[in-house]
Amino acid sequence: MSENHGYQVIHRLQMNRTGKEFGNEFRYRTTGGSVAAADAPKARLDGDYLKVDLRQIAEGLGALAIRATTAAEVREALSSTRDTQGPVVIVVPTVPHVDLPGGDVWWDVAPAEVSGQEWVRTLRTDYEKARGSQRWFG
Ligand SMILES: Cc1ncc(C[n+]2csc(CCOP(=O)(O)OP(=O)(O)O)c2C)c(N)n1
Repeated sequence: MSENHGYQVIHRLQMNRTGKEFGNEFRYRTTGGSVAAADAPKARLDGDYLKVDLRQIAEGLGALAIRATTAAEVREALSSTRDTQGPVVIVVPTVPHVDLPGGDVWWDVAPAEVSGQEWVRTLRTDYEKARGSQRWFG
């Protein structure tokens, strides 16, 4: 399991499609005290990454859980758990926001069809244009 502080596949898609991010990274709040109505507009989750101990959570769920931070530790964790009966979780921290090369895949994620915001309407126009050249194989 990668320790990458969020739903990073969705985060990457969101950034590629809209250039804006929302709700996909696990971060501390830096401004605004609460999500109560008066503070809500200022309450941004844009601080440091939350400190979540995934190894301990996995262990709590009954797995044999190991955190491996180097290639040698990953190899060791794989070989030492090969014969384990039951679930094994190997938690590996990753460098944030390092993407693999694109695969030239177009993912059909539709922006809102109706919006009062100009930038969303632009996204929709681009999406419809892209969808127009979609080809089916099979
Ligand atoms: C049951 C289900 N709900 C929602 C999704 C949509 N989905 C695809 S990837 C993803 C986030 C995965 O996050 P994580 O497991 O932390 O992996 P990461 O992207 O960080 O590598 C979600 C919610 C899904 N694939 N299956």
